[in-house]
Amino acid sequence: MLKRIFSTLLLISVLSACGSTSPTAASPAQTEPATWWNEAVFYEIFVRSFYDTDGNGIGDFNGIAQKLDYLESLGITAIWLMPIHPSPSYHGYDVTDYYAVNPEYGTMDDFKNLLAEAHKRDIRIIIDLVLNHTSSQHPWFAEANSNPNSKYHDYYIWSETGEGDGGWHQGNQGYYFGLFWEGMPDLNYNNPEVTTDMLKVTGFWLTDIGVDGFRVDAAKHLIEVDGKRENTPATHEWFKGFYESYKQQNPQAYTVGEVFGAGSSVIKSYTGDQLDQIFNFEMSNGFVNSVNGGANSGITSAFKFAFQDMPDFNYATFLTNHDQNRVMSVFNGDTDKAKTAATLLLTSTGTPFIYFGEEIGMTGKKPDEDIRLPMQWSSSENAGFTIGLPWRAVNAEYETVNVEAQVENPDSLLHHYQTLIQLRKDHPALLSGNATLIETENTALFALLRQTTDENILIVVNLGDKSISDYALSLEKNLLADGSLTVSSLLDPIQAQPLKTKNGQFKDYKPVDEVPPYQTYIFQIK
Ligand SMILES: [Ca+2]
Ligand SMILES: [Ca+2]
Repeated sequence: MLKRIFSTLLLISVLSACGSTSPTAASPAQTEPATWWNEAVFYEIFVRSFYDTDGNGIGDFNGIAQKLDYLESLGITAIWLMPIHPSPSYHGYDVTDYYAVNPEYGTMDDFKNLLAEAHKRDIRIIIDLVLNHTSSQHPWFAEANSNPNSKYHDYYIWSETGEGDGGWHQGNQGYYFGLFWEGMPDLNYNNPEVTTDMLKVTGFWLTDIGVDGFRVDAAKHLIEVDGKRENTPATHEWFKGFYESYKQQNPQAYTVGEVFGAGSSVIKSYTGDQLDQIFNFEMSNGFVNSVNGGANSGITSAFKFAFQDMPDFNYATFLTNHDQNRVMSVFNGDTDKAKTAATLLLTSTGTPFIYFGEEIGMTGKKPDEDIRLPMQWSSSENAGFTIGLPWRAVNAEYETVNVEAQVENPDSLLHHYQTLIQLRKDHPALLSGNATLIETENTALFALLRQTTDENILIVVNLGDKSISDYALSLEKNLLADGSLTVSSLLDPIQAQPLKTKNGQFKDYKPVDEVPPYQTYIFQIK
């Protein structure tokens, strides 16, 4: 049934695309392979908090456009914008109009200008797509709630009694389902008209406006079946049709799904024919916990799950996002830990996403507003974010923690991010190579071999605050040429011992006698 609905919808969307206006600006490098996201470095932006150009205390599209030079110098190649649509909330995850932009952020022309300016710099932009629910103030819901005979009544999910596992909220007649809260009524995707309407939305943004894809919010919650509210077969089926549809609208379009908590086995169930990538929470927790605990078990087990279920490493990675305490707060302000976690993120497999401000070590703990505070650009008033009154007070740390100060300091976290992003882009083995865990015989030491057919890179990371001399690296798979191989450091000017291999393997190798606390070595092996 679903399949037939989607094939009809596909035809409609292809036909309507023919008559639509051409995109604002061509996406960069249309001739590239259809998997540009595998070589991207993403940057997540909360528009309200990035940069305010008109003094109303709210970040705007023009503000992001003005800061594109900064983002280009950081080295990122793609941006995810958190919701940009009109919404009664400050965060925007309850949308009232999917075809418009939030007037607090600017006009549609401002947005198109941002998109064109980004594309000029070969930076792609994806936007948040909130499929699971609308705002309770969306006109569909207003009509559904006031008139049970309206066609929009069946756009939502209703119960006469509201009994069950929660999530039911009293409407004008009966109860409606809203998993997250009463202001976010869930859409009813068992109604094909809802699917038709939301596919029109994706077509509008991909074809008429020209965005490069979507971050799909709350993907696992789309369709409830018999009280099951996560990852149902109906949800997977729906995304298969969705995939066909948006790839028809734009074959280069990219989607990354938020399946909160997903590890490799769940990611596997969504990728290939439903969404292009899913955020790998297992890997991200591995990065953060391994650095915080000074032990490699977290990241090692995340990699083992990836080898088992996602051996092509086609997933998205991050340290923390807008729903979690900022990683610098998790590390209690320890810059060494922040640098080490960034190293793991930017030398590992998967497409890395950096949360705005992470690159300068902004702190922030829940409530949510405080993990989404204004960007700290300088030590001037309001962190240089606005000349007006910021929508929420900036973090008091801004006088020392800000972009301006870190640009001037070659040892800063910002420079560390810049260096590693550049290194990743310069070395195909880091960008998209295979990965193999290297035995270290010391739990505080993590080592990984990244490889393409032309390049071998060995990453060695001391996760702890103590120097390590008691260690030995071993590889028990035939993955290298035989002989005495040259090992050269790509970052620090240090001398490494040559690597003796036999049957493509090595045993008890020590490139250096001692690895200092939180030190990372990135070696090229030739
Ligand atoms: Ca503004
Ligand atoms: Ca739902």
